[in-house]
Parts: sequence; C-alpha cells; structure tokens
Amino acid sequence: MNIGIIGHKKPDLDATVAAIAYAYHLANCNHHDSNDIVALIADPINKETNYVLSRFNVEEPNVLDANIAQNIDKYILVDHNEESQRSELIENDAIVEVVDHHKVNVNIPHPINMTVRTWGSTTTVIYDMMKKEDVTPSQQLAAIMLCAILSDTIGLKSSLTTPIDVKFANELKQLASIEDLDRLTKDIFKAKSDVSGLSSKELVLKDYKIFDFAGEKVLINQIETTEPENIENQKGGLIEAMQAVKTEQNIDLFFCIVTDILNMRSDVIVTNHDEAEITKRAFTDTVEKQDLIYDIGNRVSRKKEIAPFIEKAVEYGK
Ligand SMILES: [Mn+2]
Repeated sequence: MNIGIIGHKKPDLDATVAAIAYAYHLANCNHHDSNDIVALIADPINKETNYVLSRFNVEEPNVLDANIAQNIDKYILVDHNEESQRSELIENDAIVEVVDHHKVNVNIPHPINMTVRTWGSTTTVIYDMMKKEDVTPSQQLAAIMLCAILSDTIGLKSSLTTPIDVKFANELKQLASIEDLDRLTKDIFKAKSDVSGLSSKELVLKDYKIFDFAGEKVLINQIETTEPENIENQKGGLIEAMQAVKTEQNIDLFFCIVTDILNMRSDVIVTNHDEAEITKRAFTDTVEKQDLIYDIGNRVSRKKEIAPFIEKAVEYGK
C-alpha cells in the first residue's frame, strides 16, 4: 500500500515542505513502512521553494502524474482540503487524511482523519505532531521547516502568526543551527520576490487559488513582493493576461493581490467594473489608487483578511 502526501496545486513553500515533513514524520514514528510513503507536489515548485530546497540540499518531491498515480492507493492532503485546490488525479475515495490550516470545505463520503489548526502554517501543525510522537527532524529538514513557517507567516509578522509559530520557529532554528533569523527571512523574501523571466500570465497565476463563492468561480492570485511598483508598472499586460485566463478557465471573477511584504500592505488589481464594485464592498475603507487598482491597506493574509471578505461581497450581490 502506497501513501502519497501532497499539497495544493501551484504549491508554495509550505505546501511542499509540509509534504516532505509529514512523509518524514510517518516514516519515523513507526506506524508505517517508509518505503510506502512518498511526498509529492501537484505542480512544479516556484522560485522561492527552489531556492530553499537547493540552499539546504533537500531533494524536490516528484510532481504527481498519471504514472505515479497508478502506484498510489491512498492520499494525505496537506495545506489544503478544498476540491478546487486539489490535483485532478486524486480520487475522492483515496483520501484518508487532511493536515491543514485553512477553512474546511470537504465533502468526502467516508471517515477521514483531520488535523486542522488556526496556526500560521501547515508545517507548524506537522512539527506539533512530530513533537507529540518524539520525532526530531534532521538538521536539513528543520531548516526547510523553519523557512516554510517564515514564508507563510511573512517573517512571523502576518496577523495569522500565533505564539506557537514563534515558539516552534525558535526550536527549529536551534535544530537547524541557524544563527540569523532576520538574514534568512530576507533571503527568502528576495527569492519570493524574484519575478525575472516571468510572463504576465505567469505573474497573474503566480500563487492562485480558485474558490466557489455563491456559485461564482472566483480566482484570487497573490503576488508577494518587496517591490510592488515593479509589478504595478506592468498593469496593462497583467489585466490583459487576467482577461485571457478568465476566458480559458471559465473564471467569473479575478482578483490579483499585490502584497508588499516589507511594508505589510496590499493592492488589488481587477479587470472590470464588477470586480471593482465587489472590491469596494469587501473592503469599505479601500482607496482607488489608479483605474482598476485598489489600495486595501494593511491586509496581507488571503485566507483570513482577504478571501472571506470577497466571499461576503460576492454573496451580497446575489
Ligand atoms: Mn500554508
């Protein structure tokens, strides 16, 4: 029996590291034969993840494809639970467990194990599970787990950060023998902000999630960057790319969030008047920065401060 552990489509650092860390955990806590457990990703990794895995010499997981799927009997979902964020190769029947820190929206017709916490990263949840079973991550694994927590919590500064995230980050820092947390955070931010060579289409799909809000297919992309002006200067091309994606993927509403990770604030780019109206209804204090770009102030967390408000605004219009 083979178990695949896998994060959401368009994996970020947390989705990738959570799969690697949970595979390590299950292989080391004696409940499983390690040969049966494999960490996977749903799509190729991004530049930030590539930077972190290369820096700490950790092998990148395989991308789940039809060949690999033939050998997997069961799946554990990490860092996601909604069907719209799941690889299409995963059958409902094969899902046995979820470890996550997002809102829950699953309808699986059999009992599953779920470990969901309101903490800053899925990696934080997995480290807690490791501690409870006396599993200690290797130095390399501790380093990438620390990076995943720093990335998902924007350097432990996002409003989603809990005292548990801070405590565990410090423990992992010790295990990884990392001296300078600020330096590491800056290195991760730099890799996260590297948009060189990305087309407009790649930018507007850099870190996206698709939601079903009141029957509307809503795409929310987030570009985390230290140089938001470099992104917004390309507005024309970005909006054109957003319109093309809407047509290709039958998206009803598209919101592209540009988050300034140094100043902890965001703007929203939209493609039309309808999306602009929803943005204004969702964030009542929003300011129109330029045509089709709205300043939404110090909101940086898609899952907590952005998506729920867009959802309410979409429902209101129904
Ligand atoms: Mn996450």
